[in-house]
Amino acid sequence: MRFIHLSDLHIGKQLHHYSLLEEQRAMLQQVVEHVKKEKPEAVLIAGDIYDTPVPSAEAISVFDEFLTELDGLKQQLTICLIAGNHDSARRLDYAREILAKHAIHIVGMPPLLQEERVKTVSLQDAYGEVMFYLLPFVKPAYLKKIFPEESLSFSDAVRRLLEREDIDVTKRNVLVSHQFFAGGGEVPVTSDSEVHVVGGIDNVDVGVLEVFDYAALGHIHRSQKIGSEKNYYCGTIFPYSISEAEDEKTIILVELGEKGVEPVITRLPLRLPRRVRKLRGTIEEILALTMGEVCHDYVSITLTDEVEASRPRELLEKNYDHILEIKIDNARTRKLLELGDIETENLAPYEAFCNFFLELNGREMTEVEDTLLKEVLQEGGDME
Ligand SMILES: [Mn+2]
Repeated sequence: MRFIHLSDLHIGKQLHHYSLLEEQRAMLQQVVEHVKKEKPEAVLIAGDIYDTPVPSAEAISVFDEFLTELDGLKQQLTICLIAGNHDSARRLDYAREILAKHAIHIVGMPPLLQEERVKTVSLQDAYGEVMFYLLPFVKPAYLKKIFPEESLSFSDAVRRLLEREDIDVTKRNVLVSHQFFAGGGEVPVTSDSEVHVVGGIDNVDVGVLEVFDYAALGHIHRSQKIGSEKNYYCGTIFPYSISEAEDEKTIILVELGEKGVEPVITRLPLRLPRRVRKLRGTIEEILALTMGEVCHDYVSITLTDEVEASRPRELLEKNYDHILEIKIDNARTRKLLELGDIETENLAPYEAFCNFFLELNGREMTEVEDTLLKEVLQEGGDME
């Protein structure tokens, strides 16, 4: 059985106010090309189809085009997709029964009631049946009606749900899931673009995946395996933060052989129509990098000039037309950072403002300004 695993499309996501719809359309077109070439039996999409619960009309169109293209390929293909934490489970479920007749299986909501079970899709190959368990993003609060007596952790919620499934371990079983799996001393490598609850309360113990022959995971935006050779996060289809600038984006082709044999994993590369890059240097060095051309990549620029140009953005925009941010790293900004880290926290509001004013204006306050500040602080009860 061959299937392709992708996740975290985040259609409609913006990168520092730039719409990424064109890039996303191009990336999904490449997924279609891979499907055409590799001829998998299934495509699994492990959540975060859209970036927001109420995606724009344009975002919905991009996904609609993608599904239509896959459906139009002249090959037997089953598509399974689940909701991630960014999706609206109920909206995603729209027309699911109709689409299921076209072998497009959408699961927005996890089981909510006693009698409901995790949705499964069964496919056959020469070695027999493969069961796909489609478990969308789960929070303990969703399961109040199934486990009314208990206050569950994220980890317990997922484990208890799967325990009710009576999974037949003589068959090959594949889980599609969208959670923060960690455990056995391992925590996935995150980036700046996924939402993770600080403190790790949303962690799900990776042990619950043991029963599966492959786990197609979503939620973490960097491609990686977790726990063992059969549990994979495939990561996003495009770098969704500057922290992913050097990441290679791929989707995963899984070849599942006989029961008990480790799956063969192949990463299929995606070419970025526009790269996300970090550049660092003096303004002259950075301008010279493009060798007189206009660079269309998304760039985060760190300027290191000690003597700062007066309008750096205007200068840089001549050679770079997709600037994400401009940062300055020199003696002045490092000093500001040090001040911010150490001193400001312990200062009284009056002193803190005096420092701030001095840094901003390069001079002390006049007597009139000083009096005004004291008055304002007194009114607010911030003056001793
Ligand atoms: Mn995501």
